[in-house]
Amino acid sequence: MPRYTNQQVAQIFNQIADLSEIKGEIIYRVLAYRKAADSIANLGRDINEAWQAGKLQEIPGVGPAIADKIGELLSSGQMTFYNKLTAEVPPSLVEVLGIPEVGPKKTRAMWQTLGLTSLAEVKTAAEAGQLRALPGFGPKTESKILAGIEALASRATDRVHMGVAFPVARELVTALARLPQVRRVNYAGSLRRFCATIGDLDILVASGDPVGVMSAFRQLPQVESTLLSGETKTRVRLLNGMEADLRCVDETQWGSALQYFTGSQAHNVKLRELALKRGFSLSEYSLRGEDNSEIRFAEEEEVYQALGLPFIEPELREDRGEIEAGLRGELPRLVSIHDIRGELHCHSTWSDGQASIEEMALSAEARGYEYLVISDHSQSLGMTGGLGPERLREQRAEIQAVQERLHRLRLLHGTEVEIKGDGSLDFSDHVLAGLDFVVASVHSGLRQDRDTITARVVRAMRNPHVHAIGHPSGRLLTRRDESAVDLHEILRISAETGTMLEINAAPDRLDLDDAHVRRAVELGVRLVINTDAHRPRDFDNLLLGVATARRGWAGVEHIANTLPFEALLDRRKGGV
Ligand code: DGT
Ligand code: CA
Ligand code: CA
Ligand code: ZN
Repeated sequence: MPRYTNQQVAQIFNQIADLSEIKGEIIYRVLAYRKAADSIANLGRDINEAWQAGKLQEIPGVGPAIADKIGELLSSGQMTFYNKLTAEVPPSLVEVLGIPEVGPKKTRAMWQTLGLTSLAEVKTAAEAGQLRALPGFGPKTESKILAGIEALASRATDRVHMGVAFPVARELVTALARLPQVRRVNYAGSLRRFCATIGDLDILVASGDPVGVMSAFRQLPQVESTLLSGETKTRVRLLNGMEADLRCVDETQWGSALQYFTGSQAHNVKLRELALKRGFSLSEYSLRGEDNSEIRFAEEEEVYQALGLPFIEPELREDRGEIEAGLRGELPRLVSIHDIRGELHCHSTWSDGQASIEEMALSAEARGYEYLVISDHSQSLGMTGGLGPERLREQRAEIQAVQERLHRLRLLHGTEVEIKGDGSLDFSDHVLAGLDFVVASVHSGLRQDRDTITARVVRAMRNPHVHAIGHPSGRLLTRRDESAVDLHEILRISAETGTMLEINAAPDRLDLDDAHVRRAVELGVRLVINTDAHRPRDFDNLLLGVATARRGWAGVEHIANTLPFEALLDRRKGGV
């Protein structure tokens, strides 16, 4: 029988939500399926395990009815409800619903009146001018649908990672901040929440001259073309292929607007429900009382305060329990970038880094770090110029020489040792024992099956000389999926052995991801945040690693490199 992954189960519920919506199911049900899908996709533990432990209903958004459906699927490989639904509503309608400008009503009309059930059929019918006959459609709708289908085709892989989104967002915000008529400016949306991948950029400004701001924005050198131009809202395509939304509000409404456009949508829906319960209606402009009185908020904190909530950090706003925790006064105190004292994983020209040990060390010192571990690759990763035992010894001499020239930074000698195909390590225990810190990582054989690759990493974790596992899932965002490694097992062994797990802050990795950080925090696993820098400016990525930790609800106590180096070592492997 097939074993379903969390992602597969989530996908099924997303499909159920779409198909139910097309069928005309009440929206409350549809949202319930979506919410369940989202929670399952972001669940930090294996859903099969949760089911076997009888704990499905502990998943946010999973009640008895949905739990039954999941149970049936996991135990029998079938879901009667899903089979009935897809017999009634053709599943290919999901792609029709995905066309911008096409909602459930239009999808239903095309299907029931014209018998169109797929993107290709809708395209042919639109080109033949057959859609305009439908009630609520017209020639304009038809051409919008055609444009939408085209946009879908060109947008198949349109999410980008932070390394692409963040620099351009910063440039746009800086340029807008320079305009004399702009009072406030900030990015919002998934970027402000520090999601691992970004669909489009959302930027908000406060100004009394929206028209002037919009016009200046369209003329920025990063802008390729204007997609939508309104008085207070502009949407553009940027030269790097991304799209960006700019909105302008009055300064008195800044707080409400920033809160709304930061999202996530699920967080906002929950917040609006809370407002309704208290007799208010919350919008992107203000909070309205039942007597129609209007309160405007200039600051975001005030929005939360008015609803009886403490400020909720943007990284937490995913409707993963943050509003409930806020109401109970139990929001975590999140780790911040200032808490990080040093890094345990970086490279130099001794392997595939692009700067000398001294350049790396001086940069780390200038950033106020207390310690830095130089951890170049080991020999079996030949293409990186990985080190053998001999060169490792020579490297130690250079590290000691550079240390002499430093003031405060403690420079330490480590390795990023390769975990070989069978789980053995590239250095003998004797060599590893002579190093200050050992990160072990998998870079090759990432396509091994689940059991093989998991056993391989577990074997490395059981080696008492291994302090941490680097980028545990092996994912490369928007390029390569994670390996089949069973991260739930890795988390379990980590809790058992005291081996630390890395949150690799490289923008195309962010690995562990937020969901597994959350699970690690629950299990009491020790985490470290490393940039894996290959040149000094890579140290800037620390911000992204810290944000990923925060998205996983991690506090200072969960992150080992918030400790002085000695304390971090004392507690390694449970004090071994
Ligand atoms: P993305 O762009 O896919 O990475 O994700 P976001 O979160 O940036 O989403 P986006 O750009 O569509 O919208 C930005 C924020 O605006 C979103 O997080 C919440 C708010 N928002 C947009 N559309 C809606 C909506 O239809 N309902 C609600 N409640 N909020 C919305
Ligand atoms: Ca966005
Ligand atoms: Ca947007
Ligand atoms: Zn590395």
